[in-house]
Amino acid sequence: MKYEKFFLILIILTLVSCKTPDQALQPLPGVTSPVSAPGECPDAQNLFMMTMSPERYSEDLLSSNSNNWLIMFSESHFDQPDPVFHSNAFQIDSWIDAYTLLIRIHDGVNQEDLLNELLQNKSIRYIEPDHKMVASDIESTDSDWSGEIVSHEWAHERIQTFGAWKFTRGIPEVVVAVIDSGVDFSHPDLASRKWFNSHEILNGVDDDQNGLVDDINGWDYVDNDRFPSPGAAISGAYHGTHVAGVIAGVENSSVGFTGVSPKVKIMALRFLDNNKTGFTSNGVKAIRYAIANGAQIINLSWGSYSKNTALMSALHEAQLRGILVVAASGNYGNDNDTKPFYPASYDYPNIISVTSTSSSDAWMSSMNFGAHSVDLAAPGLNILSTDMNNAFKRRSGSSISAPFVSGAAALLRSYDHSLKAQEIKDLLMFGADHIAKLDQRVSMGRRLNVQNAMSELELLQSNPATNEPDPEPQPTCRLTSASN
Ligand SMILES: [Ca+2]
Ligand SMILES: [Ca+2]
Ligand SMILES: [Ca+2]
Repeated sequence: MKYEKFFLILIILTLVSCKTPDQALQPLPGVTSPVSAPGECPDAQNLFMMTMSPERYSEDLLSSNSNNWLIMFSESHFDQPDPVFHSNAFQIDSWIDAYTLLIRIHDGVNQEDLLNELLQNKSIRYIEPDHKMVASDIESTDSDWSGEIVSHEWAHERIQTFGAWKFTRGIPEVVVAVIDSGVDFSHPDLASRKWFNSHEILNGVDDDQNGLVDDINGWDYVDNDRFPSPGAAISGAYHGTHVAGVIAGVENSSVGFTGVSPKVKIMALRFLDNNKTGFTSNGVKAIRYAIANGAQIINLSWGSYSKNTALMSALHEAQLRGILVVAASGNYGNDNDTKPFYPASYDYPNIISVTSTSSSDAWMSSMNFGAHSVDLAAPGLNILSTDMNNAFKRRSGSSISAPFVSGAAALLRSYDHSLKAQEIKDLLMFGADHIAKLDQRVSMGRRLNVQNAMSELELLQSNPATNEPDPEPQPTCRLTSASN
């Protein structure tokens, strides 16, 4: 145990990452992705491109039969003529970040010919389809899980939420971005948790100049409007509302329900439609928005088996900015070590991949697993949370487990506002309970225990001798607008 603590302290002290800037970020016109000025901290995108393979298009570009392609350029579009090119083969949709253009190819166009034509353009770095992502929850009637009779509070008992609350229930300065199917803030248990954009006013003007008019409460990238609320109460619209409730639903004595961190704020960004599917392009826009607008934690309860460069690039920027990303490991019963599920399986130190356990800490065969690639298990069976139309409902799957970890991370960040993503991840991992049944399913057989994680943090804080800052100077990202 002593060794573990020493190791944890060592990791935290030796962490070298770009610091989050103190000043408010200057958003770019048309996109929400600030980039760094030359000579200061390296541009996240340039760093990312150095890690890319020499291939200039994805293997599945032509086989995917997608008419929507993402084209990544080696230079920011602020440094090149706009629009960059014209063609009768496609129409330009939008820039999804400073480097990546979404085009819509006209029906009947020979895509192989178009690809060869585009590859002549040396400023094009990479081309991939605009992949579809799917929410990672399942019906609670899953046969693996039928017959479980549990109290309302079993999940909190397992992860010891109430013990963690002796330290904090969260603070409103901590913001968790729920990039999902929208959040129904008309629900009384969520109404007080809505994030407000302090740089925007409801006046028909884009005050913060991020290309979005009156985005006072986030954005809806499906409808392209300022209301990131769920669509009509059909099929999959509820998903984000359930996720938000697990993170920050306020205490409701009538049903015995509460979220893990009921005092933090939820930044709702909608990119999944009412069928719980959404395009990478909109997911990337939402992630860039969350980064630019101060979310410290991003919850991604969705994914796909398609590796995706644009998404990786956005998550790479989140890593450089010290933002924690909590991602559902998927519900297909597959081994993520051999069959990676994205974004959970992207190998960035700020991403936590989360799978589900039942009230008896059992792993279920319909859940993805990974002795190396899945970091943590958390409750994910028949979890009661907020539903649309002021209701509550039980839902299951890694979609529902990820927000338990996001909520736990939000508590840690509330208690110590200086914590970086990797530090929060380390605390959650070291504070987790070892469950023998999870060995070979989850890295070191770990299941979330938020009280233990909080105790680890308090121990670190109460021992200033081991908590002195690294004497070496740390690089500091001074992020500014590329338009300056
Ligand atoms: Ca705006
Ligand atoms: Ca405005
Ligand atoms: Ca809307």
